[in-house]
Amino acid sequence: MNEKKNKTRPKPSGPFYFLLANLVQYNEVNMEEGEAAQFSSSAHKEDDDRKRKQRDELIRIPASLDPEVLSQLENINNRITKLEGVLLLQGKIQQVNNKILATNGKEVDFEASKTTCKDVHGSIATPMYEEENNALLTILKEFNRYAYLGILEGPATGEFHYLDEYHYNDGNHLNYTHWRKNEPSGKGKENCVEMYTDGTWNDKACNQKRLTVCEF
Ligand code: MMA
Ligand code: CA
Repeated sequence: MNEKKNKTRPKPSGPFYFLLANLVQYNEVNMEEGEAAQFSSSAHKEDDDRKRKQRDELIRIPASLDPEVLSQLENINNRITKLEGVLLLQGKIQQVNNKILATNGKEVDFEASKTTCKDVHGSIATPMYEEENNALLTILKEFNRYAYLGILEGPATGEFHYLDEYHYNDGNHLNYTHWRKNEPSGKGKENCVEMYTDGTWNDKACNQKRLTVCEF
């Protein structure tokens, strides 16, 4: 239980490790550049020495080896894993690849769904692989509702692209599709895409009320 007493630490890995290591390194640089002026202008020598010592300590220890950072990272990871376990157990989330899918159970039009997801730092569910389509389908079946996807028609009629503009490159559009037979059928009049409760897709007007499902 007590990680500090444990001499062998786990190999640092994962996004949190990189995030924190980079933050610490960033702070080191800031200390070097930003506090130099403070040292020379301060009237208190002891204060200067203390700050200089603090700075030197920070610079000496590579962020990647700081045991305190590693132990805190491990702690954060453990706590997140526990929370994920609780949410999975209660059926509140679907986990697929590196995505988490979740709904608030509410039905609103496309723009409102998009905004809701953005407000909580997610985006409207956008299946890019069959497994992701199936994970979303699980939620739709549970609620017996259709959902809009993070996909819009354009630039040309009958062409569809991800909301994320990065993917909006001419000629190369969706990574994966699961259109129902004879869809898309809207001929430019149905600019959104909904998923039915069998997992197939339909192009659809954007003003319908659909279940909001976000991905994180
Ligand atoms: C509706 C509408 C369309 C869909 C057809 C399929 C009549 O229009 O949902 O988007 O393509 O049904 O029959
Ligand atoms: Ca249609």
